[in-house]
Amino acid sequence: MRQIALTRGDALLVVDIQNDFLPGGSVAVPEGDHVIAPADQLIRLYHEHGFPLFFTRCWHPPGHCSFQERGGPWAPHCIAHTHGAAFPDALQVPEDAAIISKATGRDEDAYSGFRGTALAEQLRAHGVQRLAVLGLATDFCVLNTVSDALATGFRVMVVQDAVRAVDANPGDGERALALMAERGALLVHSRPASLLNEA
Ligand code: VGL
Repeated sequence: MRQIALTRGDALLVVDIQNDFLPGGSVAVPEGDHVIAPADQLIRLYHEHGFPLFFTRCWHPPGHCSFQERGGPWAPHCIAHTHGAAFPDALQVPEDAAIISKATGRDEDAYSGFRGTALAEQLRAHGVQRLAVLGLATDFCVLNTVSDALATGFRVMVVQDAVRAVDANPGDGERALALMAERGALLVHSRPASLLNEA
């Protein structure tokens, strides 16, 4: 698998690493906590070298349409301003990182960080051309965010060791990775990542 070599126009997109998607959370993704260490390493690298960082988060009101009580598929999760919606303490979120809240309306769902947000405009404003994407969950929010990023014209690297899947049906995560690759994403590994020297 390829490694990351950072170059002009790069940004890091951290998808939904929130307490409710980690072990002990209401929609715990198996091994969800395993993404934190590689995420942290890349957050440091991108930040140290002045590349922009974007963090998406599910930010639902109580009674959100995706919750089982409303006929949706999920247990209540990531309710705005609760511990479950917060980023885990172990994840460092730099002060200047952009935080994109999604699915904030009661009747509005969004797996993709691009749906109902200004993410595309914010990326363009920063001159971003290529995203490294990591986080949770491979078969839901990562898949949908990456697919929209590609459709919007960004180049995308998926950091394969820094994503984990819900895997409600065995193999969903693997199929999502294959689909993202088919749609044009490059599958990469978090290590060793480096800075490309520009001429
Ligand atoms: C997600 C389930 C429900 C995700 C969000 O972040 O992939 N999964 N809401």
